[in-house]
Amino acid sequence: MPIKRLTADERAAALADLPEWESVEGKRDAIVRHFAFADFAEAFAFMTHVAMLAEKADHHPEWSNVYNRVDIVLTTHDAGGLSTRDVALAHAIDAIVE
Ligand code: HBI
Repeated sequence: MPIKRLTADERAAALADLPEWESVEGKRDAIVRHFAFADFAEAFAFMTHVAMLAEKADHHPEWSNVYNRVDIVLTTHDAGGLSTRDVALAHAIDAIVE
C-alpha cells in the first residue's frame, strides 16, 4: 500500500500538534526541528535513540549533527512530501526530549 502525502488541511492539523517543528523553507514539503544538548555525548545519545525509533518504524530522518546540536528534517521520500509516518516519528522524537 503506497504511503500517501498529507493534504494541506491534514498537514496544518498535524503541525498544530507539533509546535516545536517548523516547515522547511523553500520548495520541499518537509518539517524541521533544531535541538541543542549539553554536549556531544548527549547529542549522540539522542541520535542513537532516534536511530532505533527510525529503524523500528522503517522511516528515517534527514539529519545533521555539529557538536551538541542536532537538526532533524522529516519527509517521506516514497510519498514526495509529508506523510503520517513523518508525523508519527516527530511525536516519537518529541517524547524523547520532553
Ligand atoms: N524514510 N524518510 C523516509 N522516507 C521514505 O520514503 C522511506 C524511509 N525509510 C525507509 C523506506 N522509505 C523504505 O520503505 C524504502 O522505501 C526505502
